Amino acid sequence: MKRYYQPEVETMPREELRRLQSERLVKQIRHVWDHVPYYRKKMEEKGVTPDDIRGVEDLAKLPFLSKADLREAYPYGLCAKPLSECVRIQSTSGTTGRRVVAFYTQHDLDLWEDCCARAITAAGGTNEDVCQVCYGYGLFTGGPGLNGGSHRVGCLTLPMSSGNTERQLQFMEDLGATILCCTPSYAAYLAESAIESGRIGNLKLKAGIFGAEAWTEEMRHDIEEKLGIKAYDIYGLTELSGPGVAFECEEQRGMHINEDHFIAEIIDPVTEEVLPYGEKGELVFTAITKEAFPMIRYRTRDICVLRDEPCSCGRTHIRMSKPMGRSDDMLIIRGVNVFPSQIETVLLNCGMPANYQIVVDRVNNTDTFDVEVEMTPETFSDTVAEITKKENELGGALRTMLGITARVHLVAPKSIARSEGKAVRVIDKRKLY
Ligand code: DLL
Repeated sequence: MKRYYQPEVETMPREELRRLQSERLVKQIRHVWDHVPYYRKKMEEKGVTPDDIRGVEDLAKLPFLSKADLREAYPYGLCAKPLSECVRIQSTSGTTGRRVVAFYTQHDLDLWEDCCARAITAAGGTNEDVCQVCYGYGLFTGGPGLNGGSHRVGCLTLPMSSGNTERQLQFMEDLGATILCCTPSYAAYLAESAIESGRIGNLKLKAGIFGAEAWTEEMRHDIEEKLGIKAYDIYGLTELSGPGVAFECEEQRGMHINEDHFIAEIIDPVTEEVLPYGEKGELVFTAITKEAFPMIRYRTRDICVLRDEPCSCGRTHIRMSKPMGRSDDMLIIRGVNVFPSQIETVLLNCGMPANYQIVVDRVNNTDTFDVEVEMTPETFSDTVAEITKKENELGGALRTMLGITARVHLVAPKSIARSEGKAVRVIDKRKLY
């Protein structure tokens, strides 16, 4: 069985890999300096020029890039290629400030698809496989990324996108899907539905590639057992292309980072000090091959651990642990990134005071998402029918903003508990980390 999609880089000796990274980093820094005034200004402020960057050892001289920079430079300010050379954008949901809009040249798409092809091959995928992709297609990177990777491997690709579980199961059965790509919570839901509908015995699945949200080892075992497959984790973010920044191999112990494209660092999120491998901190990436949307020392806000111990699969690229939390207030609900500030914006736009509480839980492997909103003394006196109407209006506005459905409950004024005078905005009951 083919074990690697690009064996020469996936198993490259580490000294050689570091040389390759250095070469690409030097070139990339020159590229952003020459083409992105925003980066040049940031580098000048830190007193560093491309001449100071001779290799990976000089990485720490460069300034960090954060979501705040993306917001400030929205939409074109960090694009390093003329738009005439860009062929695609992908994006996350959100308000103008929170939305990430990433640009791709054709070359960027090719490399991204290679990364996803590596993940599929590591999960045992070949041109004999039928790969069912039920990540969302469209602006979200999940569908397009895995779709491209699946084509490259030569799998028969089923571009299902998300939702319509009955149809998903029917195709899975009729076309004999062997690889399933979706969020882990949707995989668990599909498994339960397949059991309930009696289809489970007719499925040919052997592997699943699940990511975009946190999932535990318990959840992995549950999905593996129910679907009779091996479940592999995959990590990525829109800013860096999408899925395929890192992926699991057959060892299922951490995700190999595609280090020929992304240099990873772990920092203390408060002091910004670079930490050694093995220590827990915030993951920072430098994309060294991306042309249109380079990302230098980008702070992901994902908390995790990097390990450089050799892996029995033969890949030499270091591994990251599953993300263990975030250093900001972003929640991932049913695979969708949600910031409390987005909910605040919706409430204010709908004429409600922003006294609210988000309650997230995971019931039967599916995220529940409730938003409790305090009424004003005036609205409190409204009839039940009026309150229900307002709840529906808010629910609709939240769906438009976030792309997922929340249950909205209007509650009595001052009924949301305050601690030290400050309302607790998020109650996350899921035990994900
Ligand atoms: O979620 C890309 C993706 C699609 C990854 C499909 C894997 C599969 P964004 O919507 O930009 O991109 O969200 C990125 O999601 O910073 C993490 O916090 C979280 N995340 C992604 N993969 C994992 C994972 C896609 N395997 C944010 N485990 C990241 C835990 C993950 N969290």
